Amino acid sequence: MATHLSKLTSLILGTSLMATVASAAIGGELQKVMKARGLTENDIIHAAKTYTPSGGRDEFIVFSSGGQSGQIIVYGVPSMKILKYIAVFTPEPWQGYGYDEDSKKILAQGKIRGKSITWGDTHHPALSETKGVYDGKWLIINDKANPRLAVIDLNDFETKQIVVNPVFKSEHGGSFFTPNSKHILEACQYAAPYDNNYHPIEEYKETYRGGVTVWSFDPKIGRIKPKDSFTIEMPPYMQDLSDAGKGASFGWGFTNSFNTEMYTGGIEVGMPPFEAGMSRNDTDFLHVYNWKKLYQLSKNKKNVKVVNGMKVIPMSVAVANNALFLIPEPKSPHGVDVSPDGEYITICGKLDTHASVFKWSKIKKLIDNHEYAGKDPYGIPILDMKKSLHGQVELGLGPLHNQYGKDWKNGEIYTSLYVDSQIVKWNYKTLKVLDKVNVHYNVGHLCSMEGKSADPQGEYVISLNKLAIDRFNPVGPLHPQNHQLIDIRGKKMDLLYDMPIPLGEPHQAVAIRASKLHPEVRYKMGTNPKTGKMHVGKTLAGQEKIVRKGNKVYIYGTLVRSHINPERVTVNKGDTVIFYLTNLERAEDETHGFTVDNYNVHGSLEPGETVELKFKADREGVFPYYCTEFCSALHLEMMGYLMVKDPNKKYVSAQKLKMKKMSKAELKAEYEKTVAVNNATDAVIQSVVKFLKENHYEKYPTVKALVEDALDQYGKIAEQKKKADEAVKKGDYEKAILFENMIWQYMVKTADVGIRAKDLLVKKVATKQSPAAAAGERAFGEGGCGGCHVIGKVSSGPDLTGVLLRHENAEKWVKDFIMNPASKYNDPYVKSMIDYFNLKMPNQHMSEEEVKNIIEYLKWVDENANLF
Ligand code: CUK
Ligand code: CUA
Repeated sequence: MATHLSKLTSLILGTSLMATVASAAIGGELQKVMKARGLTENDIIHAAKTYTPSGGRDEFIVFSSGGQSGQIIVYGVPSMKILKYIAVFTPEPWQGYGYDEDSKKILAQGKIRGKSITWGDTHHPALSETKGVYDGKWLIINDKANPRLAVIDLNDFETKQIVVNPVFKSEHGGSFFTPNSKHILEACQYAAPYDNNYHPIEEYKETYRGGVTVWSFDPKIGRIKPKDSFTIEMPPYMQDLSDAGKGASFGWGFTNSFNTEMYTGGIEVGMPPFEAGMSRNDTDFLHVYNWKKLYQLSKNKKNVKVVNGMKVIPMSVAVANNALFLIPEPKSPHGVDVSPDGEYITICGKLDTHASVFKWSKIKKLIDNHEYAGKDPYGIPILDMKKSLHGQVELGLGPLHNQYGKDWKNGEIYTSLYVDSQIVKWNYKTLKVLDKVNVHYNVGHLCSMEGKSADPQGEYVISLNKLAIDRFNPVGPLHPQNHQLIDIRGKKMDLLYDMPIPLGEPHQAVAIRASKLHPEVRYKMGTNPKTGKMHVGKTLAGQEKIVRKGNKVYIYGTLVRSHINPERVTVNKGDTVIFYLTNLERAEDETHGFTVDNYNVHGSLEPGETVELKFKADREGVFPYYCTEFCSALHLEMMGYLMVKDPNKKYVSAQKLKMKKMSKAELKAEYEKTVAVNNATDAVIQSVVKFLKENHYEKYPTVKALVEDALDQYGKIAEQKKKADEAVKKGDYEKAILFENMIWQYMVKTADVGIRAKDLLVKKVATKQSPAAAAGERAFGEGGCGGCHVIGKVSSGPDLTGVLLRHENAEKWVKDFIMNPASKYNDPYVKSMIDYFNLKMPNQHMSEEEVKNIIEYLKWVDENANLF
């Protein structure tokens, strides 16, 4: 009745009046929150621009280097919610990375000269491209400290390959995909001899070398092909950041440098330090090279020499083939960024206040006409800087990196200013500065959305700051990094949000539109994710076994809610134990973890995955093993024992003490009790099932998936029931009780998922809450009403469903009662309730506004009474 009445009222009053009332309610609430938290209107706008409600999705996904952590950080924009750390060069226990055999093999690919290296200094992630546009398939990243590249598959966000550069001793200008992802450019950093021998520093110019490695990449399978790759020998100029040409400049690469002085330091022998000697010249060199031509040349043996298994094209060969040039650029440059059409190349010098914009067509003309300004000491032709430049523009102090905006065709570009702690928006065509925004503090890279691809998406720029200083709650002398989100949709840049990054110092980050990513939620049963193939240890339900071969013990096991099969494994001290474990789950997010206590192994088994754990059972004893992910209500029971016996020892039985046994009658009684509990549990399940069916769960895919998962568990009951009944027939009540218990376990699992499905369904089918009702639900919770009243249930206070139908002039009655409960303690109905619950409704000192909203909420409850 109340429901119909309120619907009628809204019809008569018209919805606009209702909306005004509702927004006034919110306004009041909002003002209160703003006041309490000291927020300005601008703060609220920024919050609204970034806030992503529970369950919401982001428009962009960012892959940020994890700096010294050797990992990659994944987060969403605009929410800035961290979604994942991808293990790359460093062991990561949660994902089992470095603790199971298959991931150990990936990490072992990164060994350098036989040595394991368990960290990395990640700098520049890059997304694979098709025709210069991000395709969402592969991600690569470099390690500056140990010259390596890693390939991550965006189908499951896992590292699949690590490749070591065998001639460089460090690298920085990596990794950059060419527009069809057939090649990856990786430039050296600190020049060093290509071979692994000692060469005195006095022979720096003769024996130390820089260079760029052009790795071949197969974008179909996502693997680097080292045998098809080669390195372009370059002078020991400390090559730095690089970029691959595209469009007009496709086939060419650009790499800058910062020690054309070839200074070799020597503080300890009284020389000025590196920093002084390396910035003596007014200009350094931009290296311009035709990697496409050189790639063809590298296929002919006579053009290359092989060092440490890597094909190297000597400078002389590159020069003779018109494939390597130098252009002076302002001293100590850092970022070099090719425009989306490949025509402009923007370079920033850390020690120069200008950005220099080079024009490809001008460079190309000089190359085609063999018009050189001179040659460097190694015979490489130098092109005239002025004749190559489109122009220069003064941006501010310490410009580092550039990113293009959506309107790049008209010159939109953003540059980070390290010393000024600013992001500057300018025009690389007209060379005009347009806007600046302060960041906190000392920005390194910046990241616009798809801003280095051929199709920049605009909208946001992230400032990857090196220092946080005072931006967050203090956590000791080591501060988090600070990534700041900036809205670039308006004329003025608008700083929206600070996000602390507590995992190393990120350098570059790349962003991709989220709709381009389609990661899997499960693997094909028995997959080895590191190879993508079926695992040799794949084990299906019913195939579990333990096989001994000499002193190797192979356990073919499975994990499914909530047991590990097998549950007991006995081996001899000194045996090598190999666990092959398969997660039989198909349900989304049903990951199981696995460890054997004290043996330093851990696997993360995503649905369908098989992992291998291997160790030597070198200590006698009893070692529990268990599932490390809280995967179901019976997660704690998901365990087993590894028992390690010393074959040279005699063990005396401890079974002297005879335990008192239950009588048959007692067992029978317990059996009947167990059956009764199961029947009662089943009745609850049936009521949930009825609810789900009546409300057409099959219409909602996410609910349907949960229901199927629940019914899958329920389906396993019949077999257990048969076993229980057989045991009863044989008079073995002990066993029957255990099987009945197993039935109960399946029921709990069914109920666990089923109730989740029900909650989800309720949200889908319930009528939409008005803003006032939503505010009322909040007030109900915050006011402590839920302590005694549970909607749909009699708790320590009466169920409030239908409360507005129980009293005459109910809204007023309820309002008066909440505002002044004592006034109704003598009302006969209230009196009987006080007697029944042995509690008096207390005065919670709610405001009139709150009470009004609570009544709206109670109306919504009544509208949906059938759902609770
Ligand atoms: S580098 Cu760190 S701020 Cu390694 Cu790209 Cu410029
Ligand atoms: Cu599986 Cu916990």
